[in-house]
Amino acid sequence: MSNPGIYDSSSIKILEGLEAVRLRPAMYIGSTSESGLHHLVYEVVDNSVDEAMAGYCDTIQVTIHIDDSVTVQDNGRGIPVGIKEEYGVSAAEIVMTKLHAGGKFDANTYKVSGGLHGVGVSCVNALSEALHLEIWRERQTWEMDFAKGLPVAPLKATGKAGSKTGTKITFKPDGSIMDATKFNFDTLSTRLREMAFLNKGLKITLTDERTDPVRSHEFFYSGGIAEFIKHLNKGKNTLHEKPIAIEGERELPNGGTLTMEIAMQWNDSYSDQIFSFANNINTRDGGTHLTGFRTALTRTLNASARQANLLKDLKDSNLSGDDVLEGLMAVVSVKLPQPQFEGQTKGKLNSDVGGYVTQIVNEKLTEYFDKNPSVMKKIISKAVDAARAREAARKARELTRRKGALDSGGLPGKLADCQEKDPSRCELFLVEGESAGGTAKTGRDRRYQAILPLKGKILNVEKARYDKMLGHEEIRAMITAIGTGIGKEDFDVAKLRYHKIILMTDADVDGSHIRTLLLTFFFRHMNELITRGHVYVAQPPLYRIKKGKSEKYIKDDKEFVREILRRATDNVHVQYGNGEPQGRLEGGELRGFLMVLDEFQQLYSRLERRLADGRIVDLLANLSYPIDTKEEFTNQDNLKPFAEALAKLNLQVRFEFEEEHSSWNIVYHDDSHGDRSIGLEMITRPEFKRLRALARQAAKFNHAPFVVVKDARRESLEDWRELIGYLKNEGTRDCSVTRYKGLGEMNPDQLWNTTMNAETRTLLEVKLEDTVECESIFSTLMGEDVEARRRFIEQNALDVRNLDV
Ligand code: 0RA
Repeated sequence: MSNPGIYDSSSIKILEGLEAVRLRPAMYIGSTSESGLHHLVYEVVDNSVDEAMAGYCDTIQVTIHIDDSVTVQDNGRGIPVGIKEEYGVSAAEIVMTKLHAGGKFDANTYKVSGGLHGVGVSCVNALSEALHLEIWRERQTWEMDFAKGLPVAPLKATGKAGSKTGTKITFKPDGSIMDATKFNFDTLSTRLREMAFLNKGLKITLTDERTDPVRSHEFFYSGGIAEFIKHLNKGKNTLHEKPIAIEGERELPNGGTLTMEIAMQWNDSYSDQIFSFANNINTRDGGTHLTGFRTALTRTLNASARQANLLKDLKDSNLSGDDVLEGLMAVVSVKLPQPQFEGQTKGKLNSDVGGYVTQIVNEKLTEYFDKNPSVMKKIISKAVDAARAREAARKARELTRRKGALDSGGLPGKLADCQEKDPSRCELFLVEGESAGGTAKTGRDRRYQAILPLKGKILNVEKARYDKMLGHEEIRAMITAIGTGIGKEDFDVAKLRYHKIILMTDADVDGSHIRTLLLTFFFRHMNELITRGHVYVAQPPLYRIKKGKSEKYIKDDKEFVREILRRATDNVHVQYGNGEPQGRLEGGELRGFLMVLDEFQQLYSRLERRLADGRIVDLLANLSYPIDTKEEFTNQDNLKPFAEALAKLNLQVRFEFEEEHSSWNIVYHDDSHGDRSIGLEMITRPEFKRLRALARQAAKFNHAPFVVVKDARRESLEDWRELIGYLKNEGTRDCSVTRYKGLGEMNPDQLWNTTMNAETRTLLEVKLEDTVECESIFSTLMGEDVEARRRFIEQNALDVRNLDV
């Protein structure tokens, strides 16, 4: 460290700021649960998007690593590296450690992103156990490390960057503060896709290295939000081919410019989705821009319709706000300096821009209708239909209401209700099929659990009109059992009869289809039950292991391995080594060792593919070569022993200098694979670190040969790989392993024990965190595109999580 004295003075202030974030994280990122965790990524990405908006960046790469650390890399200008006079430390350090210093130093009032909470990257830093920063700027590479927000050492130039510019931030959220630490690919994917739509020409990639093979998405939309609309309308029948796009600008009285972009397209469904954004922030609760848009829409459609004499069927009445929305898919995006948000989640725009939005939309939409009268006619005729249907639905509802069909007074005959009357303690299971329903009725805890069996496929509400839906028996039974009523005027959450509504369907294609149909129903017609967290998906087990009369149900792959290894090691001991060292392993210690080997084997095969040669993985995992720190790669001499070991494997080896990090790469060559290299990039990867950590854990016992001893039987095995292979095989000997399919295969006791008992079951809560993803999942499944639907169901049939929208 050049001058530790400088650090003392500034680090006190830093500590105070960052301590506050660590003490009350929720104040800064909303929560420490899953949404707060993902917020950390958005916060970093927002800074990169800022660079893009300012015109300096066109690519952002986001990577989730196997240890749930995340890298965000952009090709912007790079965070400034110069020493700030007033602090005596680099600008980059200020940005990373001072609260709200994430803002640009230039007077850029037009910074449009900044996240929901706009807290800056320093918060991410404060909430990370480790953060690595890399900057390419002024022809140099710069690096700096932080731990829990505090600098480990000052920013340092570490290599040559040439003309490359940009910023790369890798952080690992601090598990001692964050309750959630596992990132969700789909959640990130949705937000990043949205970002790409809202910033045309910006390329954003998302890579998940936790899966094998890695999963990767690229988002790039030259068409911006009009393309977004096409995406949302995929699989639906649209009334007109091209989304209507409106753009406009207004000078604001207090200075600055309001820019507005709107895209809309009607389809033949009966519901609407309008996504609104202010400065790239999803305003879930709408606000002035949305109200302004809706006002303009109703006004313009009525005016154009009157003028074209299209309202004669409605006598004197006008199209209502709801009528013109039917089947509409729209995105409203505004950008303005210093937007004001309100509401608990700050999801509502409060700035006074509604009037401008109305003006611009009125003007441009009228203009569009003048030029495209046929499109106008289709849209208006749809709205007129809606107005008529609204009237019919009102009558139908009135009729059913009069008959008492939707009141809980007459509960459906198929419902096996619970004894308890306090809704907060009651659960309703919606069960696929009469037979599983019967099993559930016998198996349940009848005090708190009610069962409603559903026959076959329920109606696809996406395609049906309201009156038809209310005529459907299964749906009516559901509505009455739930008790809340349905529809804008009637729905009353206070009348909810069960605080947990649990969908219990088979883990097969039909099951997932039925689950989706049910979710569509809740999504469209009882949305509030989802947002209030009343809807759940039951998780029946994935495997059954059966041996003789005994059966065991297993929920996931990891537990499956644990279970078969437990079986394989009952009354077994393993002798390892045949000289020094040498010993005997059994019980928990043996199982621990085997679990380590199992994970080791998985990482091993990944790296083997990467390095094209298992022998090299062996060398890398071998702890006697110290090659896991940066230092080893900056000095060629330190790498010599490893290079020699490679040469002994008959590989041609040479060293190559990497300017960017002033480090050495070991390049090896064999004739069948060509050149491959091992360098800093590889050894700083979490996979590699984990491999070495596992090797370290296994080292004590990993001495071949192994002898597995069970009673009088002795089995000799040459190495760890044979050992784990042999024991996994033993663990399933004389057993039948079923990958579990239907609920119907279980008896009442089993269903109770595995899926219904509140003490032992796992439920997935259905969340509406991302309506965009939801929208596309629903359209894929419900829409007209049969092929897309088939693919989707096949891909997701066994993956409940994907349907947990
Ligand atoms: C402060 C000032 C400037 C850029 C940035 C910060 C910046 C921050 C992040 C965070 C992730 N990527 C980023 N890229 C840039 C302005 C730089 C200039 O004026 O040259």
